[in-house]
Amino acid sequence: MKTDSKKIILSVLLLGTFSGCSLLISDSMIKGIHQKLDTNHDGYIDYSEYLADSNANMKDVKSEAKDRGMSVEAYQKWDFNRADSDGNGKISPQELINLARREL
Ligand SMILES: [Ca+2]
Ligand SMILES: [Ca+2]
Repeated sequence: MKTDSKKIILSVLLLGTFSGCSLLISDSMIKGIHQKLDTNHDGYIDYSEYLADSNANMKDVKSEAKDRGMSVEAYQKWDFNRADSDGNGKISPQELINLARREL
């Protein structure tokens, strides 16, 4: 189901809720998730693509933001930036894999 993969990507990106389970997510699954979020198929998730997914899961995002005492907007920026480890404004499949692995 689409919703399930969104939940997984959200959890990979948000981590707070799902970090223990990232062990169970294989690199190829993460790449598949990355492809789904990369809606213009340029090989990267940019911030607008991230936001499209994040905004579709606003209920979860709000509760994650609240847990961290952040506004939704600040939280989304922070969440995106921690995945974008080289800071070039887009998330590569490898960056997503690295994020999942380092937050174990
Ligand atoms: Ca893209
Ligand atoms: Ca990047």
